[in-house]
Amino acid sequence: MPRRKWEIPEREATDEAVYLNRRKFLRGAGLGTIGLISGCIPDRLLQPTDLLDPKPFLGIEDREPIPPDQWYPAPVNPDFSTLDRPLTDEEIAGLYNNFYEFTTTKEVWKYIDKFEPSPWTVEIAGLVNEPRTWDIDDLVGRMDLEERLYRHRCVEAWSMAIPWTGFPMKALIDQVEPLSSARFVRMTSFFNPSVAPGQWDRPDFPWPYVEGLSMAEATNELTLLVTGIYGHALPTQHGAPLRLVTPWKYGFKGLKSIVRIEFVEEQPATFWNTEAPHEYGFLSNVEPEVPHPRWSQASERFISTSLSSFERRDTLLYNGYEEYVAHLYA
Ligand SMILES: Nc1nc2c(c(=O)[nH]1)N[C@H]1C(S)=C(S)[C@@H](COP(=O)(O)O)O[C@H]1N2
Ligand SMILES: [Mo]
Repeated sequence: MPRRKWEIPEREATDEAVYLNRRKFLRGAGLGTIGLISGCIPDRLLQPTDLLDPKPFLGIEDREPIPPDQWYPAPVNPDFSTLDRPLTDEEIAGLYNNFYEFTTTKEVWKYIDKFEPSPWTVEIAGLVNEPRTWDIDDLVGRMDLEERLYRHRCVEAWSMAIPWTGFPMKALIDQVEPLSSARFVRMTSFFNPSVAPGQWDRPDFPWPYVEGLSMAEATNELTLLVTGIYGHALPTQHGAPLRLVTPWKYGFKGLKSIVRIEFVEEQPATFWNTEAPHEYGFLSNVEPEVPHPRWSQASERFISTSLSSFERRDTLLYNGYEEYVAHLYA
C-alpha cells in the first residue's frame, strides 16, 4: 500500500505528484489500484453511471448516495496536489484549532467530547428552486468528493497547509438552482449550548456562528464544502460533519459544522463582523499590505511539525490564490 501523500517526505514530492496523477487517471479509467491492492474495490470507483453516461452529473435527486464508509480516500484533484510548503502534521492541526462554540483557547479537543455531529441535517433554504432539508450522508453521498491541498491562513497570522476532502460549493449550487434575486449565500453553524460550553460561557457572542459569501465567491472554483481531512472524515474539532473552506480568505470565513445554507438578497450579518466590525470585514481576503488594527499581516507563523517552533513566511496576496480570485475584486 503506498504511503498517503502527507506521509511522504518533501524530497519525494515530484514522484508523489506523478503518483497522484496516475491514481486520478486510473480512477477515470474505472480501475481502482488502491482498492485492488487492499482487496476491496470501493464502489465509488465503479459507479454504473461512470460506464453508461459520459455526462458525470445526473440530477442530485437521481443519484444513489454512496455510503460514508466509501467516501475516503477521494481522488486528488491534480490542480491542487502540490504546494509551496510541506503539509502540516495531522496531529498538530488537530491540537490547535479555533472553534469558539467550545472554547476561546486553541485546545478545542479538550472541550468537544459531548459534541456528536450525528445524526445531522443541512437545510438548503431561501431564494432557491429546490429548498430541502438533507440528511448529511444523503447529501454528501451524492456529491463527487475530491481531495485538495490548500494553504490555510488564520487572521491571527498563523498558517498551516492542509489536505481537505470535499466538493466544490458550485456543484451544490448548480443542483439547487438559486433564483436570480439571490446575491449572497448565508451559512449558519449549530446552536446547542448543552454540548458546546463556549455557547453558554460566552453569551455575549452573536450565536449562532454565521458566515457569508457573494454568489461569485460561493461559485468560485476554490470554494469547497469540506467533509474530510488527511484522507478521512473530519474530526469534530475541524468542524464535522460539514464546513466551508475558502483558502484565499482568513480562516474565520470558513465556518464549521454547517446546519443551514441560505440564498439571500442582502449581504448577511456575520459572526466576527458583528462582534468587531472594525477588525473583521465581510470580505476578509488575505492581503499582506492590509494590517489588522492590532497587528501586521505582512508575515505569518507557518505551523508544520511543532507548535513551539515555526517558520516565518511572507504572507502571499490572496494567500497565493491570486490567479483564481483577483478578478472578483478588480
Ligand atoms: N463555527 C465556527 N467555525 C469556525 C470558527 C469558529 O469559532 N466557529 N473559527 C474559524 C477560524 S478563526 C479558523 S482559523 C478556522 C480554523 O479551522 P481549523 O481549526 O480546522 O484549522 O475555523 C473557522 N471556523
Ligand atoms: Mo482564524
